[in-house]
Amino acid sequence: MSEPIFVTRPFLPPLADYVALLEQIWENRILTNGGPFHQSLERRLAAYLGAAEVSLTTNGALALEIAIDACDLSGDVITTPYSFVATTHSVKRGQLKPIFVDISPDDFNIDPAAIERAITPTTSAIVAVHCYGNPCAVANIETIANKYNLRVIYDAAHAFGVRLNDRSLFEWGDLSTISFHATKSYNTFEGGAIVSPTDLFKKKVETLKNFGIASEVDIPLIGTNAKMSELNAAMGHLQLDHYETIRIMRRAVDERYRKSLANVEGIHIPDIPKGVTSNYSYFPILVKPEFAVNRDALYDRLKSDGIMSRKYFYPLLSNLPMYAEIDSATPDNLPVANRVVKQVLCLPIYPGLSDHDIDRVVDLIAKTGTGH
Ligand code: T4K
Repeated sequence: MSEPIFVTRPFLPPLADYVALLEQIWENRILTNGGPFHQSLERRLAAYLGAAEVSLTTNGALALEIAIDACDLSGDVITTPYSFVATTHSVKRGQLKPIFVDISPDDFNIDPAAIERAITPTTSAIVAVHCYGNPCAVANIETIANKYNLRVIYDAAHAFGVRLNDRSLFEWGDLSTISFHATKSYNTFEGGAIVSPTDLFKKKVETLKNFGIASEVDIPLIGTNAKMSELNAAMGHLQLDHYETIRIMRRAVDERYRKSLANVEGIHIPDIPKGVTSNYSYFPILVKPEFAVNRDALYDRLKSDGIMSRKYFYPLLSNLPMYAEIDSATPDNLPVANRVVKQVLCLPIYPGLSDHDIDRVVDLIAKTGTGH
């Protein structure tokens, strides 16, 4: 059998470049707690992402928990069932009740009309996800949030560097959170950030990620430890140096898939929405009923040939045992999400995935589609 093809592989800069930064860390012995790489990376990312504030964290999950904490929410939070499990868990771990609303069939993001229908006097916020890096309907969500006085937090785990109508996506919402996990288009091994278009939350976020400590003698909040280490921040600098190249290499993979799968009957490829500068983080397809086999059978077929696609984001969060009893989790309330989650398959995409390997994936899908 040929070499396996994973759904993703992290980009790594030349090792010698990283070793040079490690030598600086060895020299000054500042390993964490807001060291020089951490501080300079926050400044570089703020400029790159067009944000007033960037606070680095240990990962995207803690970034989201802290963002939710920083907003002082209560009661109910409207959110999407179609995401990675960290999204709903962060709401729940913030002592809030997730209220699920359905997604749009076009971009798999939370549907603004459904948000508005779900608002009650106990709603305090919207936690939306830019799923696969595709922007939510940010202008509509802002209008709704202003009308009902709600906070908006974007789980932008997938959306590093994405732009909408030539503006940074991080200009929207009260806070956004990003994941810099090894599987993301921009990685610091593990890592994440809380990003804001204003400096309103900066002090609180900084305190929350440092155990709630504001100064040696002042501990005003119940925080956690979510500080990024210097090892991760140093890697972040190198990744940023290469990010535009990484994005272009990913775009080449996206384009080849789009072209070669365009005429495979029963395979639907969602468009990159107009006005979006994508980071090409994921390549989701929908396996429609017209295809010769269903999604699970196609997944198994690819796997048996060493092609490790993924069913991101199956199972649907509203169907997990700890959430399924919530009224809004009923499948009748979430027909689009329940349908998409049975059809979606994310194909391998990463910088350096060869044309030969892309063609291997495409050929096997096409062959399976003809019933062979
Ligand atoms: N919100 C959303 C919407 C998210 O999608 C995520 C994370 C978060 C919040 C939380 O952010 P973090 O706290 O993670 O920063 C992965 C990731 O662990 C997770 O970060 C990500 N979303 C989620 C969508 O996917 P798995 O379980 O699929 O990862 P794994 O280990 O199976 O990796 C997939 C493939 O990637 C492997 O088969 C091979 C390759 N790989 C992976 C790693 C870790 C490598 O080549 N090298 C590696 O180091 O969860």
